[in-house]
Amino acid sequence: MSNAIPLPLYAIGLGSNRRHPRFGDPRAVLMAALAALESDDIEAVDASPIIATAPLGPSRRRYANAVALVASTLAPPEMLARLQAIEAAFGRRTGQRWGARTLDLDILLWSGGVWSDAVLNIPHPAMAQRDFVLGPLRAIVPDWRHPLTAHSVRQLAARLVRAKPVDRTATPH
Ligand code: PH2
Ligand code: MG
Ligand code: MG
Repeated sequence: MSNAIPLPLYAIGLGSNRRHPRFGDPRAVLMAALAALESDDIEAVDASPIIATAPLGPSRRRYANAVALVASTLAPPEMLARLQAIEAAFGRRTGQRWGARTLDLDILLWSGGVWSDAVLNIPHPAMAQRDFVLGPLRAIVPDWRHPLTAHSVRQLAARLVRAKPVDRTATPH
């Protein structure tokens, strides 16, 4: 009997919009971070392509974004602590919210469903509004359903595109 009990899965969002002195540009930072995620108790299952995205928020630098699918028995608080340790090892400084960062690792989805405490909410509360999350997520787990709305990732991505306001000033008359 193999794989009788599947390991819990996490979808992890990766973002960077700052060079790392050793790894290089944000794309290279994400490749190094994908490798750093793998450990004794975190197994890499899949990873999306790395995409370049326009910044949301005050930072003016473009981001590299990706999503990793990992299997792990770590509980959500332990996974969060691990991700924060990796961010720190990549030189992330705490400071301005949404400021330029070398590495941001966010828990997006967990196969255990919903988690909510003072410092961690799963699903990630903003994931359904962010195309730089939904695009890479759809590339690897299009059928994963958001546990609160029951929409699949594919549906969430399609809804976000439809919700975009039409820029009428750009329409030629
Ligand atoms: N992360 C943010 C704020 N803005 N914009 C893009 N394009 N990609 C990100 O990962 C991102 C952002 C806060 O975590
Ligand atoms: Mg983030
Ligand atoms: Mg974060």
